Amino acid sequence: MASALSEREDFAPNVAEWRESLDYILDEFGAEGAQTILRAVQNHALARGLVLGEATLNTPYVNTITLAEQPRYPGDVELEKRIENLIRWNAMAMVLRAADEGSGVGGHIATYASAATMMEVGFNHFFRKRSAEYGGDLVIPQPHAAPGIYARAFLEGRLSVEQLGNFRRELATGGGLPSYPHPRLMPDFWQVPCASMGLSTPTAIYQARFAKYLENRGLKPANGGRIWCFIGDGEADEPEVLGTINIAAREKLDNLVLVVNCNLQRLDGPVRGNGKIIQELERSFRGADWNVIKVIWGSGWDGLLAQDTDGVLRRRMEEAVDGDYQWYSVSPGNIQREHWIENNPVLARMMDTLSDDEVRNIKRGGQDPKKIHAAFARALAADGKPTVILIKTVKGDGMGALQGHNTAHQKKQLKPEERIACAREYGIPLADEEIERAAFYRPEADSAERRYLAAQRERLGGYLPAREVECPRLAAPPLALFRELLEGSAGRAVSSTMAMVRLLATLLKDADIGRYVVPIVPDEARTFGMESLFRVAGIYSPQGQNYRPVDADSLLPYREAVDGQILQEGICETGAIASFLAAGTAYAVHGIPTIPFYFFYSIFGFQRVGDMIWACGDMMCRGFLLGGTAGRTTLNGEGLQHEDGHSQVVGETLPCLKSYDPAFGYELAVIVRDGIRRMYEEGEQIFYYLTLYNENYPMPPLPDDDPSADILRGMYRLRARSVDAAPCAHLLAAGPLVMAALEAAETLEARGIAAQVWSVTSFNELYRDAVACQRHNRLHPDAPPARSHLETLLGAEDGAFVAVSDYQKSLALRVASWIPGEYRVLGTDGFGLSDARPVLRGFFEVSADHIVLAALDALAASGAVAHEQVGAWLAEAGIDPDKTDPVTR
Ligand SMILES: Cc1ncc(C[n+]2csc(CCOP(=O)(O)OP(=O)(O)O)c2C)c(N)n1
Ligand SMILES: [Mg+2]
Repeated sequence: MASALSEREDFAPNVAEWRESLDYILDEFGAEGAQTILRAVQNHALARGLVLGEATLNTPYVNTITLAEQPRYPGDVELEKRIENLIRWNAMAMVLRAADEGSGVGGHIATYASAATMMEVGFNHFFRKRSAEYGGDLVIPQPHAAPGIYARAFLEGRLSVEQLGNFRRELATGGGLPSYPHPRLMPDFWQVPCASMGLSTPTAIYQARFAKYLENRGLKPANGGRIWCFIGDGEADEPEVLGTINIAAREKLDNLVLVVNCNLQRLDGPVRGNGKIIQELERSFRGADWNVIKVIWGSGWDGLLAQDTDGVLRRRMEEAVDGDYQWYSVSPGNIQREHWIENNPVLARMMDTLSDDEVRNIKRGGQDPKKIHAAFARALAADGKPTVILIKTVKGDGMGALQGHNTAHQKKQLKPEERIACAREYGIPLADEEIERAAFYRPEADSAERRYLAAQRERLGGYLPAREVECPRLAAPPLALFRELLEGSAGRAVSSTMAMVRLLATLLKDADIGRYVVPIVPDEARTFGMESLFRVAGIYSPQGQNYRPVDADSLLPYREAVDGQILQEGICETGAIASFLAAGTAYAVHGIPTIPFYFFYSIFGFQRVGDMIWACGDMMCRGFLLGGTAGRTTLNGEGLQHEDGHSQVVGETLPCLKSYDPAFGYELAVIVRDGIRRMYEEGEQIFYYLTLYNENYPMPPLPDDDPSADILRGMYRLRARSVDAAPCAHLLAAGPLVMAALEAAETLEARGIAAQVWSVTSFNELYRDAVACQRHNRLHPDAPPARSHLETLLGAEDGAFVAVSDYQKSLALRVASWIPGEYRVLGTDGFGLSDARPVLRGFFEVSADHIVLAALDALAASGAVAHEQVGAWLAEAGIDPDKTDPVTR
């Protein structure tokens, strides 16, 4: 479209003159000289109120790397194309076969079809495996490109025909393959999970950052290793993607290459039909100070661009929107030509050098290995900056009827003639009948294709992806290391959070384990009383500390250091959990057994970054999640969006997570020590969630009968009855409500009712164990029955039972089936609100008075005490029977 300005005859700037001036300055005074002048001109323009807008962040819609700068391609292009075609065919056949067999398991073809060339350039020339000399690359493909990655491994001889045939049928005889990259399901193969769109970017960024952390702390040699992360252009809309890119530039992560496969489509249709996703992303990444490389046009355009001295072609490239480009990918050459030249005679002349077929086949950058290679090579040369490569491709490239169509993503079927057409296009030497039933094709091991492929991988250190764990095992420290916690607080009131910080301080000082400990905190260190660790351990900062902190003269200064141990993440839970994931998987990625301890506001854990915690489970992450300021009533005053009464309920949903809700310092010591033993000594694929509280009370010493084993199983007897008379009230309590239960027990016994208090360190562990025993007995009816921990402890007990925690009732109700008597559960269902702790405990009905009430109610129901006692207690305790139900407020 012509602008009004271009129609004015008096507007005829001599652009060439401006260019010449710039060239002169560049030649005479170099880049610095030119930058100085341009900056001055820009500042002047800004001072005059001129808005430069997009212009400052966007470069023209052409390849960043010019033809002149393009390095020689180091491979055999033709042979690589043949290999790529074999992979394309087998990837497609996997999905077609899964569909043909009618199992309804699905699969995707179009994503890989668009990504095949960039993946092949990477595998043939760039992705390097870990070795003694090299740190190793972490390759994170797009999840929906998994069939292509499998198909390559098949060609490499790493996967069998049977496995490929059982794509998405993991339980099939002979083994199958998971839909997407899931290390837990394929632990020798996949390195990083990425099936949940958007999460692989922060995962990659914080892996890159953690690698530098390990180097700066001297735990890893500075022997390189890169993170190659491939994402979709639609995926880039997820807030985790652009939301985490600033840290990558701030921390100068030149070991990170993010590649965006810009096929212009997502699942339903175009990503930016009315605009240009590549230009939009360029602005964002350039604004965040990344090194941005655009790969838009294939070599077929080089000649045309060289002729484009007046910029007519470039202008057209700029004008067309992504919706147009998508349309070209489905249109015949003559239609494309007509739309493209839009009655412009100069453009028409230029395009006349090509036949309609050539117009149709002219490639985008993402289909051209030379252009991709140039971009990857430049990314390797990046110094001090992360690189993003924006590659323009076609969704479903080379797949005839499917290519570029809005339905491409979901398409899992091709007609017999379409299959034959594709296979012939790919040069697959199978009979029509074999092609129709989507047979796999793998040439002999000594074929040129397979020999080339193997040789290229050998040069790069071996096959990828591969997950190979070679990590020294740590010996868990003796429990006695935590003497302070085992001895109790001698009457001093302390919180379980303070106890945990002491424990961490002790671990940090330990000669064997200390250096592997990675404390992580998102701007809450002071909330948890962790500031004492600033001085001892230091806050990691690759720049060190280039200022004098305001509290330099205090005992606990804010100390940043290059070799600082603490990861202070700022207010970014996504970043913090991504750091946890990086530190907790370093045993596999780097062979270094770092142990993350991530402290956070418990309510901002599962419900804020639950999907990332799920990914931690997939990647077999180790470490300790520490939900501080836990409990709907224990965290008082903070109100509805802070007071957590459900994270323990959610914690149970992650199968490999051990969740504990301890009350005392010695319980914490027992649990953390055993956690280190299980994860870092035994190598179990589990991790931990511990809730920590800020209520202060005296911490008792570890009881003489050492309940350690029971603490780990989830419950032990804390207070035996001192009244002999039957019946007995059994109070099962967790977290700080153990203190309320102890008080309730005193009240009950003062009334002549025996009471025992059981400290429940984990309702979730009790539940899992009970369910597992029940299942075992169901499946083995004739074997001696297994007995759960709960049944073992309570089997011989009579009386009635009350459970109480600072969590929703459903947590303790999980174990109801295994409680041998009347069972009442108290918990903190409903929204939190701001008030003082005792008021909240009364409101949510978890106070000592309410525990007594529930015990009397349960005992009365079992006929053990007179019914009147319940009403009498209500009156005595002053509980309003018509008080608000916290759930309905
Ligand atoms: C968090 C999340 N939301 C939705 C999906 C479902 N999904 C999978 S792929 C996809 C479209 C991907 O488009 P794009 O990122 O452009 O990748 P392409 O396949 O085009 O290469 C969607 C919506 C998902 N996997 N994860
Ligand atoms: Mg896309």
